[in-house]
Amino acid sequence: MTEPSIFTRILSGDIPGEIVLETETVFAIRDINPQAPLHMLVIPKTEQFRDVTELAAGDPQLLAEMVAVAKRIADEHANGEYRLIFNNGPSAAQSVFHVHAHVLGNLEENKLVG
Ligand code: IU
Repeated sequence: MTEPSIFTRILSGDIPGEIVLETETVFAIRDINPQAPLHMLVIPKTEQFRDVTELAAGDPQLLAEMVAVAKRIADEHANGEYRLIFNNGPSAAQSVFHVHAHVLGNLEENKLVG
């Protein structure tokens, strides 16, 4: 059997992480290394999908749930506006191969990056 991902271990309480929201299928944590004033990760509880390409093909409803949870986070922790980022592959800065969305908010105006 393969090892559980770092996110599955956070969900199970095996390693520390700040879980801010949980639904039946998805949970969200505060990113340990924030790149914006609001930086959370939305993660499906299943780790069967490595990235958003696999997720969109395999379970589009679950992808839609991730987007809905991102919006809830932005409503609760920002002004409802948010940037949603999926890194796909090592050369695109993906380091954890259990699909997750970065939710960034409270950004400075007119900033393309950051
Ligand atoms: P990436 O898209 O795979 O690069 O994102 C992984 C993120 O997981 C990255 O932003 C890390 O800061 C974050 N993270 C975390 O929040 N808590 C952890 O224990 C570990 C990584 I390891």
